[in-house]
Amino acid sequence: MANNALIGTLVEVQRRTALVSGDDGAEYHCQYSPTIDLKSFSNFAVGDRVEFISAGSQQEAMITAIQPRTSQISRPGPKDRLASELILAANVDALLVVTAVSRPEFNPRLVDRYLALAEIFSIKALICLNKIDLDSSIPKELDYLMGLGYPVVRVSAKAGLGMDDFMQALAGMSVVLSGPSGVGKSSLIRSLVPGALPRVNDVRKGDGKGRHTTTSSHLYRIGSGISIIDTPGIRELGIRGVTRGGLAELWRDFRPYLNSCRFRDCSHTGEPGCAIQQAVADGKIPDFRYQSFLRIQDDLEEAG
Ligand SMILES: Nc1nc2c(ncn2[C@@H]2O[C@H](COP(=O)(O)OP(=O)(O)OP(=O)(O)O)[C@@H](O)[C@H]2O)c(=O)[nH]1
Ligand SMILES: [Mg+2]
Ligand SMILES: [Zn+2]
Repeated sequence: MANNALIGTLVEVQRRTALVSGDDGAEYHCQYSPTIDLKSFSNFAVGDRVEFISAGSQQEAMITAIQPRTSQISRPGPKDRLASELILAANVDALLVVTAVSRPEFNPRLVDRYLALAEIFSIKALICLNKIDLDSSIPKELDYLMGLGYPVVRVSAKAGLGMDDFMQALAGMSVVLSGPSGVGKSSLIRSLVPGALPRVNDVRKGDGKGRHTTTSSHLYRIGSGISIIDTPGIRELGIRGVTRGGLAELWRDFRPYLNSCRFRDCSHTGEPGCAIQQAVADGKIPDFRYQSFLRIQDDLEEAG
């Protein structure tokens, strides 16, 4: 590392430039040094820790190196590109699975999908139940997931409820926002980052109401050592790169039963002597967990 190099975190990435939040507290507009070898990094991503040099101006700095990543969230790269994968976010501690009590209707199957993704990327998962101003009860499925060790924080981005608990649960962590459209991910950012205006697309719907869907990635540093990454790519992320046998391993509550099926290659979809189906029948595994597993297994088969 050059002795005049600074260190910082990439908060926004464009093709030719990037915005870096320096550890000195300042923001730098950077270009990329052409000497950086991207072979082992594939591409720059929000959350990357970088070394950069600045000749006195925050407007004209240059990134000279990427530091090794501790974790990453990625998807297969586009076919016309050389890299085999596209890194969506780097150095992520947890997936923040945002869901709402209603509007849109609480959907445990989608929550399970994101929990499985977190298991694939070997990062923690935290569940954020938003819109508790509309209904203060906790869906029974979330009670069950809490019992499996997935923390749940209840908030209302709109009414500003639960924000202290939220900050406490996320302290010191870098998290990636995930969850279906409309649950309030951008609203959460706006309530935590005064003046933040997440980049959005103005999708006009038939009813004339604007729908603002996040379109580019950004990392927000919000105090208490918390970074929140908003990246649109997360929504299209499929469950990939797992075998049928490997899929069941992603369901924490299935793991204790997996060695007890009669057939070693049991798909848990109808074989006799299936320990998973027995556990569902006995009420040890709730039906919604089994249904979300079946749904994703179907998707895997369709994708080949
Ligand atoms: N009642 C209530 N409404 C909320 C709350 N948080 C967000 N909303 C509303 O929910 C709608 C969707 O919020 P967004 O923040 O745009 O949702 P999003 O998750 O970012 O959606 P995408 O960007 O499409 O993925 C908006 O109309 C918000 O005003 C909340 O705590 N309570
Ligand atoms: Mg949004
Ligand atoms: Zn089985």
